[in-house]
Amino acid sequence: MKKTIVSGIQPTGSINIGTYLGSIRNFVKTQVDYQDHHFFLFIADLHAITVPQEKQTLRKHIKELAAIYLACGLKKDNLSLFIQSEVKAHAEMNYLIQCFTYMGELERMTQYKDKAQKQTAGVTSSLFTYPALMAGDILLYDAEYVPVGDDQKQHLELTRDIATRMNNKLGNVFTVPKPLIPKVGARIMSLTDPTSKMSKSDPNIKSRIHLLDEENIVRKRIMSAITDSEGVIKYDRQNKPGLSNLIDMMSALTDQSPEAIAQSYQSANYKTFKEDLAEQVVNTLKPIQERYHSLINSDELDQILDDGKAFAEKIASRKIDKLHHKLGLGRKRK
Ligand code: ATP
Ligand code: LTN
Repeated sequence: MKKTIVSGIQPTGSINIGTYLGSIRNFVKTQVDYQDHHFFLFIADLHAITVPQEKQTLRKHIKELAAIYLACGLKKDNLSLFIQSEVKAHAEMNYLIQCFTYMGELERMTQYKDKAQKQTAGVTSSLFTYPALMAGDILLYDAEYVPVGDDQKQHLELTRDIATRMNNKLGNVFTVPKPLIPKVGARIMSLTDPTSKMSKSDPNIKSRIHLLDEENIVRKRIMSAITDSEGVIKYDRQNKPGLSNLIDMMSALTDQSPEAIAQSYQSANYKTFKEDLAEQVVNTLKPIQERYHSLINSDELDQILDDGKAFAEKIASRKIDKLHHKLGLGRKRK
C-alpha cells in the first residue's frame, strides 16, 4: 500500500472562502506535491451531527461539498473521495479509539469548549468525544499527512498522542500522522467580527463569502467588511485586525506576502484595495462555480463517490480486523 494522506470537512453549511483558503486549496496543492501518496478525502457527515442538523439541508450540503472538492481542482487519480457515514468502519473505530482516550484530554479541547458554549439546546456526548472520531478517521488509513487549517492543530496533536499510546500498548498498529498547515490563509476571520474565525455555522451570513455566491454578493460583502477609521493601509493583525484579514485573503489568493501587499497599496485608500480584492475573489470563484454546476447532478460524481467508498471500505475494514485481533476481541483466528 502507498503512503497516505487523509482529510475531511464537515457538511455543516455552504463552503466559504475561509475553508477554501485554509483547507481545500491546500488539499489541491498537497495532491500535486505528494503524487506518490494516496489521498483519502471525505465528507465528515458523522461529525456534522454532533450538533443538530435538519435532514434535507444536511443531504444537500453533503452532495454540494463532494462537488466542491472536485470543482476546486482535486484530481481523480490517487484519490478516494467518499462520504464518511457510508464507510461504517468510521463509527466502529470511534468506539475503539475512545477506549484509549482520556476524559482530561477531551476536556482540554478548545473547539469543544467553544462549541459547547454555543449550544443552547444541550451539549451532546458526541460533541465531547468528537476528537476520538476524528482520530479514528485518520488512523484507519495510516495517514502520513493530514492537511488542515490552523484550528485543527490541537485535534491532530491529540491524534498523535493516541496513536503513540496504542502503538506502545498493542505493537505498531498505526502510522503517527503529521499535520500540513498552510503558511498563509490558515485562519481567515469573519468579515463582520475579525476576532472570530470565518465559519460555516455563524448565524450572520454577512460574515462570510460562499464559494457559490453570485458576483454582486461577493462584491457587496467585501465592500462592507469591517476595517477601521484610520484610513492607512498597513498589515498589523493586532491593531488593524479587519484590514489585516483582508490583506491575508489577498495574500493567499495572489501568493504574495501580506507585507508586500500592504506595501503596494501604501498610498491607496480602503475602497480601492477592497475593489481589487473583490475582483480577485470573483475571478477565483468563477471557474470553480462553472465546474461545480457541471458536476453537481452528474452520474460522474456518484460514480466517484461509489468508487471512493469501495476502496476506503476495503482498507478500513482490514484495520478494524487487525485491531480486533490485537485487542483480543472475539474468537481467536484459526
Ligand atoms: P463549523 O462552523 O461547522 O464549525 P467550520 O466553518 O469551522 O465549520 P470546518 O468544517 O470545521 O469549518 O473546517 C474545515 C477545514 O477548513 C478545516 O481544516 C479547518 O481548519 C479549515 N477552516 C475552516 N474555517 C477556516 C477559516 N476561517 N480559515 C482557514 N481555515 C479554515
Ligand atoms: N474536525 C475537522 C473535520 C474532520 C477532519 C477529520 C479533518 C473530521 N475528521 C480527519 C482531517 C482529518 C473539522 O472540523 N474541520
